Amino acid sequence: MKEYTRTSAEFIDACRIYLKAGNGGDGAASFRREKFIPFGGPDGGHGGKGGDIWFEATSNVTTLSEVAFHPHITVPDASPGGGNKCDGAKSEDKTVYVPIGTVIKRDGRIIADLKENGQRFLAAKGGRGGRGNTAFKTQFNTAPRISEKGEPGECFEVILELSILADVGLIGFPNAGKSTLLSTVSAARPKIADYPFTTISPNIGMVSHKGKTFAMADIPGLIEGAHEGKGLGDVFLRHILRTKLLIHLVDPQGFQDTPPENAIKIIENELKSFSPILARKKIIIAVTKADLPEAEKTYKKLKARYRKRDVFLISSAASKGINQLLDKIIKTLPEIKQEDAYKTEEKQKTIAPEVKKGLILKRDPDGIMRVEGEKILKIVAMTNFSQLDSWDRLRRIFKVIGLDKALKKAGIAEGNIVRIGNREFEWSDEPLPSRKPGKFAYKYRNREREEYKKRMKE
Ligand SMILES: Nc1nc2c(ncn2[C@@H]2O[C@H](COP(=O)(O)OP(=O)(O)OP(=O)(O)O)[C@@H](O)[C@H]2O)c(=O)[nH]1
Ligand SMILES: [Mg+2]
Repeated sequence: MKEYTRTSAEFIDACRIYLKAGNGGDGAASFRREKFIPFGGPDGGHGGKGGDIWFEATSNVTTLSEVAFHPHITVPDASPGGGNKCDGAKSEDKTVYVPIGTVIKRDGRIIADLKENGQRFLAAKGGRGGRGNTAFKTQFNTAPRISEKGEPGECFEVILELSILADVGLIGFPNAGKSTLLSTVSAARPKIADYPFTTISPNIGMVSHKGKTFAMADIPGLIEGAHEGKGLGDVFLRHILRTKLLIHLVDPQGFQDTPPENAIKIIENELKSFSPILARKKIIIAVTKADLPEAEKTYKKLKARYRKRDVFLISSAASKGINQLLDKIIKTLPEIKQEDAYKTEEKQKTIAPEVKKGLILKRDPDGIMRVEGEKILKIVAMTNFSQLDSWDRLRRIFKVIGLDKALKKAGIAEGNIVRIGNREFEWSDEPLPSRKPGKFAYKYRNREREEYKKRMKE
């Protein structure tokens, strides 16, 4: 679980959260009863719509800590319908505020990438309200005792990952002077000290140079084996995935036993192990601490070794070479086309089409037949089993959508159990009771058949 470790008390850049959108309200089955109005007819109202869960990117928050400490996001259920054609109230939508640059993943797929302030994404849909018995009134059944239950709201788990948006990323061994450079060129004030791993979470600053502005990010230092979790590991590399350009800062004093000229290879290997996107990024080399005597020698060595690349010599303390480096950055940035680090996949793709529309028959480990399919699960969940007529209607639906046929084909026998969602049904081959005798019975069923066939096709 390397990815989801908390990185510091204030800065959390990845978390897992649970979403449960509001259930729709139940529809009502009631009849108009008024003095002097005999046979008042059905007047049951519909249930309200369950609230949705939205994500919104905002510049007001910079970490996911608020969300991570309250990982269960639930929306209350909508109110049920009532008599006298009163529809239930909908429940309020909920918005989760996340920092700009938050990527939302469901089942390992990216479903949203919120890159702009105010960008919103509908993550979990609330259920629709169940219909009251007014909706089931037909020419042939003028007093239906049928009402639907509310549709359940969507319920699933998502992983949020923050990947900050910056144009330029600073990389290098610990203590190389990354934070010092960021603090000299921008208004950011990261912690700076003479020991490795001073920076433990990414910092971002806006740099203005010759009328051009760009964002620069400073991440914790890398060491050899960071991709295996050494030092602070490579988890922070995610934050430079969206940069256009990297500046590799090299300390002329080297880092511990590693001489400065070996730094380039080691760090670039770490980038490669993390992601091919990082391996393809343009990197400018800058030897830091030019005020120290050994800097000149290191600079010459690197310049000779990497002849085709840009090598700079800078000093944040003595303000040397900084302007040349910034000139190079603003000249290079417009030439680079940013690679899309996070490709959003359609949310619908998470559910296979056959599961969505049709019926799938499976056997549970205990040998009992189970029926799966998004639509059929919804129909069962919305059936009010306390009403005999609803129960009859469900049996007709099963027949119309071909469940009866499919079960017979699979070899079901009298008295066998069939599971659908969290309900169990006993199979019987007895014909459905004909509720309306005479020629109307046929017409009546036919109408229903067409209606459900149409709805199943949607
Ligand atoms: N002489 C000199 N010292 C510098 C210069 N830039 C940074 N330093 C010093 O180098 C040390 C480390 O600087 P930081 O900016 O904290 O280094 P860092 O790369 O951010 O280090 P980590 O956050 O630990 O990865 C500090 O003591 C700085 O004062 C420079 O241009 N000249
Ligand atoms: Mg630092």
